[in-house]
Amino acid sequence: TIPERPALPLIGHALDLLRGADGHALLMKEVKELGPVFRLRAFGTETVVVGGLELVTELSDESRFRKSLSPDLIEVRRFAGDGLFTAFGHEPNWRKAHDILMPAFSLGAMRDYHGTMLRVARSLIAEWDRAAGERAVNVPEDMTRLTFDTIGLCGFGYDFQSFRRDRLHPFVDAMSRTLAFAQERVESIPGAELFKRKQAERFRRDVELMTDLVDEVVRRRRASGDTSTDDLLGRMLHTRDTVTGDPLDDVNIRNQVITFLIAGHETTSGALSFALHYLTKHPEVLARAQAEVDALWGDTDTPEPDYGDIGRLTYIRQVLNESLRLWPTAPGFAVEPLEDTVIGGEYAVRKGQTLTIYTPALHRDPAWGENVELFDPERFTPEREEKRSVHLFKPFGNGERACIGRQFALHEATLLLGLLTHRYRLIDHADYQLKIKQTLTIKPDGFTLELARRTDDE
Ligand code: MNH
Repeated sequence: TIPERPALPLIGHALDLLRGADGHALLMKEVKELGPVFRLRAFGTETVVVGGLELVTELSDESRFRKSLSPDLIEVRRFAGDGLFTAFGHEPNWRKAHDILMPAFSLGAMRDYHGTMLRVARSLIAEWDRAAGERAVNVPEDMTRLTFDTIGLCGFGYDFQSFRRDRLHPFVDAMSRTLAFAQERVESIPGAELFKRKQAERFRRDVELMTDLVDEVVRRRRASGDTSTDDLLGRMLHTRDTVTGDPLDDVNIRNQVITFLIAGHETTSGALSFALHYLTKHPEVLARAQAEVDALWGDTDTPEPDYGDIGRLTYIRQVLNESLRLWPTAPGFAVEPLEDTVIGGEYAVRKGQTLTIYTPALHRDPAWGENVELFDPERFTPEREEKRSVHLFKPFGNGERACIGRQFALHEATLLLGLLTHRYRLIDHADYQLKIKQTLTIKPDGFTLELARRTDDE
């Protein structure tokens, strides 16, 4: 049988504990002490948590396992419906939308997005130039401004103008609350929502705000008469599915737009924030990153990175990967067996049972070597990557349900980290101690930096 702690009366294993400040430390400790697989119960729900290389390798076999919608994702379906992220694999709209949207995420497509990504990066830099030497910047908030505006413009031709706002765009606030609410509902005692009428009402209004905005984005495109732009929205409105001959229906398009506005910015924003945190805490790593960008762009005040430069920023990419190893910002994904089966040669699992792959633990498997807690971008040199099992690193999930936006996120994040390390000294004015905030995805909570232009050195 699968190991588990004796359940506490009434509350089961307090899952809410796991979401708190020390939740991740606790989960990783459980993986270490109970083994790479254990059962976790909380109120009505139960999940099996998997954290070790061998089991993850087995669970990555798509002839035996497929994506499972964890209770969290079932809650998210209340506002993202059958959008790509929350669609069941057997829903016809998953394959249809996947086929229609895949070309928008090819490497070639990144060429088309590059200029827009650069433009948004420059609006962040304009803001940071004003802050340099004057005031601290809130890193996760500014990364969210950047990634939200980038997906808005690249995906939908819509400018959220986040850098012209004192506060984040209302969509982002509404989204954060609905994600937190979805997470809370899973964790609370069944029926507790009866006592949370206010939150339920807030939730309804937040969902309305998000759908209204999405409808406005779609309405504007339709009204423009533009049928040739082949961004995400253009493809959804005008491409017919090759199998059925039909385009996506309006309800599905709305679900996809909500899905991409959320999935397209939240995790990338977290990944950039963690990377900046580690760069700040590791001056020797920052120095190497700066050497890389200096070699490429010299000491020019306004570098003009072209598409090809992003592939040349190999060390920056290693920094990003190593950040995603320690803190994969979507900290896990779930699969289920297609049939009753045995995993790890000894644990019986049922068809359809949710098995959660907890990537922060996988990414600290002993197969990574010693000092798995140490931030070390050397782990991602091509030589070492070649020697390592592909199943040790899964920040983007697995198989056909893996992240469709991976290249998009990596291109955007590498470009920005390149530009920031080229331009600024990162000053850890508050001696920031990493604190994780989780609303389904994770971010470094309350991380601020002071900046100085590198040209003002010496
Ligand atoms: Mn993304 C699926 C992580 C950036 C759009 N993403 C996934 C999954 C993970 C993930 C993990 C698989 C979830 C599961 O199996 O249940 N995603 C990330 C991370 C980043 C990221 C860590 C940034 C770093 N994702 C992006 C971006 C976009 C995007 C950027 C869009 C532009 N992701 C998606 C979509 C899916 C997905 C859509 C669902 C794909 C599918 O199931 O067909």
